[in-house]
Amino acid sequence: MFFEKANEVLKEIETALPENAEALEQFRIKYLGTKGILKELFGAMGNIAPERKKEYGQLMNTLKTAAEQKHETLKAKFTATTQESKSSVDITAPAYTFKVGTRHPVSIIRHKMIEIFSRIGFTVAEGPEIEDDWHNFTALNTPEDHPARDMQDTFFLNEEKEWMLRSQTSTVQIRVMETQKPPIRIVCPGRVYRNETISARAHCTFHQVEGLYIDTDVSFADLKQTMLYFAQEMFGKNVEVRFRPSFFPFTEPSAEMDISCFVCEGKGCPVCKYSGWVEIGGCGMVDPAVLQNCKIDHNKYTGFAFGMGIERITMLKYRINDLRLFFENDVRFLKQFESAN
Ligand code: 2NL
Repeated sequence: MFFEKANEVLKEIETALPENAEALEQFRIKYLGTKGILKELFGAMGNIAPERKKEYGQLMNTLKTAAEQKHETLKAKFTATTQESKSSVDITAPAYTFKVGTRHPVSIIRHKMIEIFSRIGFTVAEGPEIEDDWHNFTALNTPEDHPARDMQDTFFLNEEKEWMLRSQTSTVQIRVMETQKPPIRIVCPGRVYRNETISARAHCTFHQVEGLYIDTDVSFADLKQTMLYFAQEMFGKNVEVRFRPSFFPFTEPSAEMDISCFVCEGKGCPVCKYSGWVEIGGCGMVDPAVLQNCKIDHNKYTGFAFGMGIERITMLKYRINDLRLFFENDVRFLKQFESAN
């Protein structure tokens, strides 16, 4: 009778198929629990005839192993699936990277220019991009018949030509001279606008850094030394500077600034067009009329000023041959400056 029962239970165990962790636990309690069927069948040993005790013992062991093995394998299976379904996030997967943008090359060079001038005492001044005639032209000693006052060269915002997009950041320097007393030592970075036909070398908008230093006894020698310091910090210690006489309405005397070619060291190459020199901007001693327009005593104070195109410096520094690239925001161009600083 007990043999029969035990064989029945063995079949039950072998065919049982708990489908989840809960059913498996029921299975365990039913067969392997302290009040389970196996316990009960083991307890029947005393009722078995002595000559069949061994056989019964072996049968019971088979039962026990069968139940335990089934329990073990299914337990492993169910815990694995519960862990998977509990967490839809695979914490072992590599993290998603996300792209932060890169600094625009013009911004990189603007920062570098500001940083160089700040080391020798220049602070940054900024002002509006929409300007009036006084700050863009008149205060800067630009005569009525000057070509810059022509529709062809400047973006005017009204028929009367009273409002315009600034064509240089000297406007900011005028504003500072009108409101602050010397000594004044500033650089004015910013966007300017000119009505030019767009090409590889010209654009209707570009960026400038202009500088201004007003104090007693400021001379052309100070201007030359300041420009030499800038050129060497920007392009390298072996760079030389050269000044060629020029004309601007707001400076007298005026000069174009060249640096010795930092690519070929003056031997001649495509960057300097085989001349050994490259132009980086204009400069001069502030015209006394400009000081007077800003109510600064031109008998007591003198000053120098300079202006450089940031795109021009950037093109030289990174050997970029087309100005239009700066304004197209093509990521294939911009991402090349990822590691620049
Ligand atoms: C250039 C030339 C220059 C100045 C800018 C200036 C400003 C004041 C008074 C006198 Cl308030 N001068 N600025 C002077 C000489 C040249 O820029 O080629 N810029 C890209």
